[in-house]
Amino acid sequence: MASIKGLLPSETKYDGSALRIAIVHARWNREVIDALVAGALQKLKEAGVKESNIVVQSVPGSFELPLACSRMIAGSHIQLASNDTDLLGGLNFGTYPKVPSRTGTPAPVAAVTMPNEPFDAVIAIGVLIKGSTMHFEYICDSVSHALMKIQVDTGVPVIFGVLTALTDGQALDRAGLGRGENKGHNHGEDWGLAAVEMGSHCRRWGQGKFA
Ligand code: DLZ
Repeated sequence: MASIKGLLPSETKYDGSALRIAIVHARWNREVIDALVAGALQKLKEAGVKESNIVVQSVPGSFELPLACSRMIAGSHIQLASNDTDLLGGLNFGTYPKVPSRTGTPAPVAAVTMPNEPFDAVIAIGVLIKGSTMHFEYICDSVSHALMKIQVDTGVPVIFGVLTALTDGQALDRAGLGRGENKGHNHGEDWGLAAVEMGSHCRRWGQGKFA
């Protein structure tokens, strides 16, 4: 019998050309990670997201993903604020641009062009493969809850790109790297599309538009 599982593709083609998207990925189980990141990037670009509007960062393991997402979302708002011009020439958060020395004559802060949009979505990518201890269960549980909390608390979609595989084979299959005849499906592609869809929805919903 054919399986009923799976994602029904959206009937709407979302335009990512105005969106700014971050990808943060762990480095554990690198072969699978690389394929997932490539799949996500491919779909972001196909949806029109500009390369200059995609930021990719890495962290050691999946356990580090929630903090990274949280700080990157906050950081993108600081970038926005530091570009706002006011009578003082914009807020200066101290590290960028360089703060003039306290001993020298205060100089006007130079205008610096930084990307000035907060992230519309963040894709958190990790690959957890069960070992012989309870480590896997603790990390899966805490990371999934933390990522959910970040998106609900910040209002910025966090795409759950964390594979929680019981075997190497399960992880490979879900990155399109299956060793058998069927290579499987690269879930990174779905995550790229989900980021564009959720980023687009949230922009619209944030403006009170629901049509
Ligand atoms: C320690 C560890 C183990 C055993 N397994 C994985 C894994 O399968 N996938 C993954 O992303 N990270 C793993 N880690 C590393 C932890 O996520 C984390 O980086 C360390 O415990 C340091 O906080």
